[in-house]
Amino acid sequence: MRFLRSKIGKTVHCDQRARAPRCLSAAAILSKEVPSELTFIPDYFSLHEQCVLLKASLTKLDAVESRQALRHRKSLPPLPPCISPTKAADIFLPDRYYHFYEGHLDGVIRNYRETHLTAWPEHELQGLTPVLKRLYDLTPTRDVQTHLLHLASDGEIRPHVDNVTASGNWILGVSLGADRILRLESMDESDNYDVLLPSGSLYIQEGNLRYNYKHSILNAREFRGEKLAGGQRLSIMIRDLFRPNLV
Ligand SMILES: O=C(O)CCC(=O)C(=O)O
Repeated sequence: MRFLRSKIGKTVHCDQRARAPRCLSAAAILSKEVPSELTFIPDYFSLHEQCVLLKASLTKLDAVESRQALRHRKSLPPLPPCISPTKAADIFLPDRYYHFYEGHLDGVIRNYRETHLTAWPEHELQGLTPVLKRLYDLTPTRDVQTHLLHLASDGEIRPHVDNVTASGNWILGVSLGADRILRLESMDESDNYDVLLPSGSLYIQEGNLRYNYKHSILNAREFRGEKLAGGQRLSIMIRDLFRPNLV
């Protein structure tokens, strides 16, 4: 695993930009060292960038909401400007203002909204283009599809392997909002890894980890004895396009 391009256990990550600056050691975010097919950067996006990405994502998700849900929100004040130190979690409205779906058809996701993106609102949101460049610069290959997934405070994603004919051999996820745990678990359940995903973090799972490990996003209240605040989380999921010769 690549972790801040440094050695596990030696790296200390301090988020000085948070309202309450905090330091997380590698050991504090990982349950144990995970395989080389996982890239994890715990603080890839600054608070300002997180705010810009989150606003753009919420705009796209709102565009596919029912009129009733949008009317319900109309009387509310506009979203706060992205001026540091706005935390990503402060950008969300309370859960009751969103229309979260209870369950996915295949039963994997609970209490969520989602949309598949065709384009980002680059003309509507100042500052979005350079942030998107930093994001898409990290994709291992260039032909990609983007999916936005907004979990309610009690939302979760149960263990699954992404449909192997719907995308290629890597999956990139950006986490915005509440800290959640990513669990990677081998098919026979003999091996598993937990990774705490702070807001602004980015992970890429590839190869064996993409095809032979189930992944899930837990709604746990603690990680390694530390309490988690809970709350909504939005992920930007980017995948490469399916190529038959990869499976
Ligand atoms: O939100 C995430 O980080 C994972 C999303 C996921 O499991 C999926 O889209 O299949």
